[in-house]
Amino acid sequence: MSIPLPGFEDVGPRRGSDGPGSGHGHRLKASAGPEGRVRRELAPGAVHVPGWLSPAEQRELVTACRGWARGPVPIRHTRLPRGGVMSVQTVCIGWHWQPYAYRRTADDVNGARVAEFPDWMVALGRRALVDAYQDTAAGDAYTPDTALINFYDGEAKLGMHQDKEERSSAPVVSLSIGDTCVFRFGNTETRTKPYTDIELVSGDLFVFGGPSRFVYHGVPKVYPGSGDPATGMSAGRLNITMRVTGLS
Ligand SMILES: O=C(O)CCC(=O)C(=O)O
Repeated sequence: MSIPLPGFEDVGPRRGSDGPGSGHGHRLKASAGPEGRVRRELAPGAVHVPGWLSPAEQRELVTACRGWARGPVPIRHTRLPRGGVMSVQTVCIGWHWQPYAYRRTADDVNGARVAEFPDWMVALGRRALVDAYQDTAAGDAYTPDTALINFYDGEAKLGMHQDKEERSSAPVVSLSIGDTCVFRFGNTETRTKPYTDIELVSGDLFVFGGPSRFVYHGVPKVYPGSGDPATGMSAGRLNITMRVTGLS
């Protein structure tokens, strides 16, 4: 089955620059440019690590996600209980997230069991924690067992929400590939201000744990055409969030 996702079709690696295109200078920026983009703690437990994934890792992740987007549970726009449909398209591995619970089977899609969460992804999540928190022990106890893989076309947005269906307060590890977006990182009390807008660029890592684990966050904007097709994404943005469900 082909994937009905412009930009997420199998274009394969291309020759080109190793770095993603950088963004738009009208917001609170995480960086001044590729050379000035540095690890930054936005709030206790919330760390942005620009350019964390190598170009090769981004391509490998795009290939893996493309496979998961095909099945066993195809990527889809999630339907919300009140009838809304999310503009973001999502596929899950390990556990299937359906508003507002995790299940092994995708009962709101095709009833199939979701793909296994691979060991290499656990290792990637552990390495992300070590690098974000600059603590070699940080990854030891971290065993993510689910990932939500979101695809944003140029129009897609994600409203302010908390990741709170997990029965664990282990950190969320977020990886971005493709087009740059505005990522809105708020507070634990309300969907509204105060919040900080940063740009997440292809290859960036963002970790939120500890006191920031249940912060409201969202994606109000994607910049179409800002990504580098060398990642394997000819258009759009891919985001992977690894989590620990606390379920067995
Ligand atoms: O796309 C992003 O950067 C955030 C994704 C997210 O918040 C989620 O999947 O819950």
